[in-house]
Amino acid sequence: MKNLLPGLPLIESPLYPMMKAEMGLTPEEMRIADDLYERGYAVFDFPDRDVEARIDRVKANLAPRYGVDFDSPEGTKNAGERRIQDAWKFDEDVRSFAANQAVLDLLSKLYGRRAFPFQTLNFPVGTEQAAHSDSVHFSSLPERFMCGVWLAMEDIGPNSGPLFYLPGSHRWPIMTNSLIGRRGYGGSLASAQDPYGPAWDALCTAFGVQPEHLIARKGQALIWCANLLHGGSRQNDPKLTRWSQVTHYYFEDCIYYTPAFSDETVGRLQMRELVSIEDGRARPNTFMGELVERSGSKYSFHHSLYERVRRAIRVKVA
Ligand SMILES: O=C(O)CCC(=O)C(=O)O
Ligand SMILES: [Fe+2]
Repeated sequence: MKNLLPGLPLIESPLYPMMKAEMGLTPEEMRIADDLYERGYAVFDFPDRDVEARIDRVKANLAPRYGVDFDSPEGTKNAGERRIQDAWKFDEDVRSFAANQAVLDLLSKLYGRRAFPFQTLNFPVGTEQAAHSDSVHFSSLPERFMCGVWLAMEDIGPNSGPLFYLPGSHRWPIMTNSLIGRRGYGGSLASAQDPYGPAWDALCTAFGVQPEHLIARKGQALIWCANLLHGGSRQNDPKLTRWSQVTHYYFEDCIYYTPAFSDETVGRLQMRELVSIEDGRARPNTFMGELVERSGSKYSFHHSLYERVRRAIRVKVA
């Protein structure tokens, strides 16, 4: 069956129920695909025989870098924001989680385009982040070709600030500047998700959806769809840790950009220049295989100004 809507991920397409039998999915993959389609997230066992040993090595390597005494049972573990971005650059196990072949193959099958990991975040404690969708930070054109994979690096109970999410919220309107009536391009924000909080809260009230919490076992993982609302719940017990790794994935042959600093309606995009964690090589912005020049950045503004001057001079000389 031909996919008549290739501009949507297979698992986010209204045609998914008609196409799923032909996606070549195992029963477990079908369960994951159904959960993503219906709920916007799916929980699965991380497919790595060495997951436990890798987790222990990551924790041993990263722990000294957070400036917290994790060995003190009475000590507070969540003072300030604690996260390391892109530890894959120096930690082979973090890289291995991000570039796990079985996960890449699964995501590629579920989305209908080849997945690539582009960012890792390693947290020793809960983030206590308010409900948000990652699509204000990272989005794609066409939309929705982005997801997060969250890996529990220890058993996580209700008092350590577990991950939460709002089932079904992936189908709500995608949050953009134009949706909430602001301009984003060229601006700056302390936190890219700040302007959207009240609108997200109002949508939660309007849809009447209650958050679910992930009480996770070490080695369990969760995929969230680009527009699924999620966050970190309050850490009731500051003595506890909540080790986890988040890897963010994009899919090939898209434009990758930051919606919080873009105005899509008028084509002003803060585009991203990405490297895949899998092979360390660039994944250029493309539209149906055609390279798309970076636009909407300071660099490209200067570049285009330079181009215009250069052209003007050339015209004069000619
Ligand atoms: O782990 C959490 O509490 C949420 C992390 C998150 O939202 C993210 O990395 O996108
Ligand atoms: Fe997030």
